Amino acid sequence: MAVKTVAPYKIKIHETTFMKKRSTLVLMPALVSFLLSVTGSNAGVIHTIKMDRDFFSPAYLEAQVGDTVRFVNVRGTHNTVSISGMIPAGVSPWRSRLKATYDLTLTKEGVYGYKCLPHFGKGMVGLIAVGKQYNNLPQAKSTKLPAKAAAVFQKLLRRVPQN
Ligand SMILES: [Cu+2]
Repeated sequence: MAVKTVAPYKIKIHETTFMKKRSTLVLMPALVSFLLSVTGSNAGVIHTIKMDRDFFSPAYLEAQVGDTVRFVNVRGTHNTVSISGMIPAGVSPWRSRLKATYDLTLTKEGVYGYKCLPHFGKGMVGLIAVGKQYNNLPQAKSTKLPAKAAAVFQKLLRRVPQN
């Protein structure tokens, strides 16, 4: 009789210890990613922008410094080219090869205006708003562009959060 009462009690203790260890293991990755987000040392997110028939999708994107924008040609022949006067100070102009996938790493806060070279006249342009401070927004708004591109940018620029 005595053995029977002791045995289930022992098993109970073992289970509790095991459960505690398990929950610590489960929580570890969440704790690590939380600490990384607080210290800001995470590698950043990859956003995909599709280059489709005469348009970028999404044409307007919000992202953070350290993120990467991956341009992928899904239909037709396109590229991504920075527009002079529409990227933050200190950001190198870029120009991708036609039909090629292109990764753009976002290094500064501000707005990034870009175009597809073959379809610029058709208004194939896009805008990325990075961070929270858009110091180059007034300059981007006053950049002279072909009529269709200007019309598209008027809509895209309106989506940038006001500070
Ligand atoms: Cu294009």
